Amino acid sequence: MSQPTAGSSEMGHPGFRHLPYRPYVPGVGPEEGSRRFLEVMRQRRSVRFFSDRPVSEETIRNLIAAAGTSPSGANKQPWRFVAIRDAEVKRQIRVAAEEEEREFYARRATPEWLADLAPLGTDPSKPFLENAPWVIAVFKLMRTDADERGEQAQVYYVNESVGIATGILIAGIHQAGLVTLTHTPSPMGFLSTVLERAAHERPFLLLPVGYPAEWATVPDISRKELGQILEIR
Ligand code: IYR
Repeated sequence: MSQPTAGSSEMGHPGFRHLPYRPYVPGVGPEEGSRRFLEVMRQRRSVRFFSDRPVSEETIRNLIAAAGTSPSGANKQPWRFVAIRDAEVKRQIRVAAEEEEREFYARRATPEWLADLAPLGTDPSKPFLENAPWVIAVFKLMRTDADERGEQAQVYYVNESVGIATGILIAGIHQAGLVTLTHTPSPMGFLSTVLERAAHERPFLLLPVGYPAEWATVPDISRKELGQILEIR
């Protein structure tokens, strides 16, 4: 490819600095690199049963920092991660989540929804919110954090941005040899109260993180065939 001409749109908006991109070179070609990644990701499962074996704060910091590399609308990085190890806070979250979940399973869920969940074996009981050594609460920012003058600005594509960051986080948890599951108690307003969040922070989902219990099982489910999810044109 030829170099873009100075001042062209390919160089970015004039006055905004661009730097040379330093490519990531995995040392194997893209076929091998993608095959290895697929092999790793195929082994990821949502696990609901955790060991009490501790996970270091350093691990959590690395994982959240990795999630923070996510692309986001206009690079606004509209996310906040609250990593909870305090047993009492985890207990409060469990109690509140189970209250909502009892309502969900008894009344809010449609019969079709309950039938769809049956193979997963989920129910209103959420012991993993207390058993996992860490619970990461992911929040989306509906406005930016205040700047020095106390002003907040607009954010863009918040669900996409936080969803992508969460995907990277889940992949990182797996890469670290740990397990998680996405728990989305609905409604999640209690998380704002329990975790004392500011008004512009809205709960997105919960990720308990830890080692799997030795006796952990997972539902016998399968992924779609590639032909069902990919169309090449
Ligand atoms: N939030 C409930 C229900 C639930 C919903 C879906 I969609 C799942 O894939 C799993 C569970 C719960 O966490 O139990």
